[in-house]
Amino acid sequence: MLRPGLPAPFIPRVDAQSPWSSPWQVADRACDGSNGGDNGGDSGGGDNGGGTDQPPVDTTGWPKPLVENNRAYRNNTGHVVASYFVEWGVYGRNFPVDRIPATNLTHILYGFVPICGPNPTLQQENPAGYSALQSQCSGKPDYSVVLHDKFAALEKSYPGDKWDDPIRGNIGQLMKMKASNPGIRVLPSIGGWTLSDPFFHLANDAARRATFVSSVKTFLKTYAVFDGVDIDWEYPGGGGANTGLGSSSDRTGYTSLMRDLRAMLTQLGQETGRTYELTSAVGAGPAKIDQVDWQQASTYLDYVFAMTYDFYGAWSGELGHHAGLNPTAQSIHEGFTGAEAVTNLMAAGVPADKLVMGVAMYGRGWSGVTGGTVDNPFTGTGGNKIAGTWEAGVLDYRQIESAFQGGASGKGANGFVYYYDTQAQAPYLWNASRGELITYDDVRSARAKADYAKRNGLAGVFSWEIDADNGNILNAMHEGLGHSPK
Ligand code: I5I
Repeated sequence: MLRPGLPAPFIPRVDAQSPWSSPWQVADRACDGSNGGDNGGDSGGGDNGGGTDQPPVDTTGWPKPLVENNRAYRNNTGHVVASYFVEWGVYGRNFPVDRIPATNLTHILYGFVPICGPNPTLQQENPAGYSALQSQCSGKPDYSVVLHDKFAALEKSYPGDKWDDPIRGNIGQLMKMKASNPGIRVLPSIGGWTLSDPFFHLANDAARRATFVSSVKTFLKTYAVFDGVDIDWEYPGGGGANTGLGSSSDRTGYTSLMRDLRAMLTQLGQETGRTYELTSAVGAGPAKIDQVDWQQASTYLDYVFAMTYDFYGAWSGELGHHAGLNPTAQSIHEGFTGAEAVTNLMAAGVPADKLVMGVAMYGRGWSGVTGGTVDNPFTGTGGNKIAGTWEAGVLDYRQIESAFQGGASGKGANGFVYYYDTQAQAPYLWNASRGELITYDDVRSARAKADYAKRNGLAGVFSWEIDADNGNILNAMHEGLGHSPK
């Protein structure tokens, strides 16, 4: 039993925070490269967050003011400005829903929602998370969606919550957030790096697909704050955490899954009088793009979130901009930049106005980099993962800015020197004496990506993940889209 101390639901709770150490403090990804490696080749009603039958939501104290450096922008261009919020952000990150700069977002993607059934990747990477999932899944058929961390999602109490509110936690907070920002779209993001195993087993099996799709419908009726669903299958065709999964049949599987989800969302819309969106986060490297029939699949999707980050990282000795926009003469791999990913996805059949480009609110770093020139480490080779904020090799933007960049427009700190590759449109911080290198998106590169999205007729921009930003990156995304401060 994961949480022997879990009180019965009728006991009043005043928890300010989880009294037990949480398995969800581990991010969804082993941080071992989602796009990396060419070897994956074969490898209306809704106001108040409710449906028609939902009681009104008490919005006392909402909307929450923008905090930290977030500035209010007018979205005068109508572009998508989306960001992922992680369920486990309420623990060590201390980033609950009320810190989301909701008035500056069109979409919040809630990561991650798991699927019952075979989840060996989770079992291996996060045993406590696996046993929590097992208990959520008891009595439910395999291939049903469920909430993962019930405490974070439904039970943690916030000011103004009544102890017997059936929905507190993140989802209760999202209901209040949405009731005070009615235009925002909130989508559960199903899957992610460690929770994708079941997709491989369900996508090509009509009965399992039906179980999954109908459970998503039930989920959306139960938690009516949600406006559709985001599918984060990492990845059709393979190349994800579980190296044993992925085949060429995932191509038809992905299309079938999108088709059936869209049909269900249309049906649900007729039942509730609301509109529901279908989106998907997709690997942006050429090998990942090639595994999907974009011509067909796009027809069912509202938006495709291209994960134009994680192109390089300390899981390999190769050095490169992890979230660069343009290729340069030094690029090791063709296709591992934002602009190339957009070109490739559009050539494969994704309409520009459904494409959303990803901005990284985090960096990736190496230690022990050798062989580069004094001001250009990328000509050398990487060593190990740099010490990270939460995970080795991965740093939140907020920490990069304060500890290594020396402020929002700093030129470097703590032995690091700031450089900006104007061709790649990518910043990096290089500590030559220690051989430490950090690649990331900063204000300038985030603005460049949003400007690129606007000039190329894309739907907009999104980011992973909102708690890692101090507001400066999201502000830059708005600036790049041409939005003016309110
Ligand atoms: C990371 C985990 C994820 C990431 C980048 C680093 C998950 C995603 O991106 C993602 N983007 C859209 C859907 N999922 N991890 C670490 S440590």
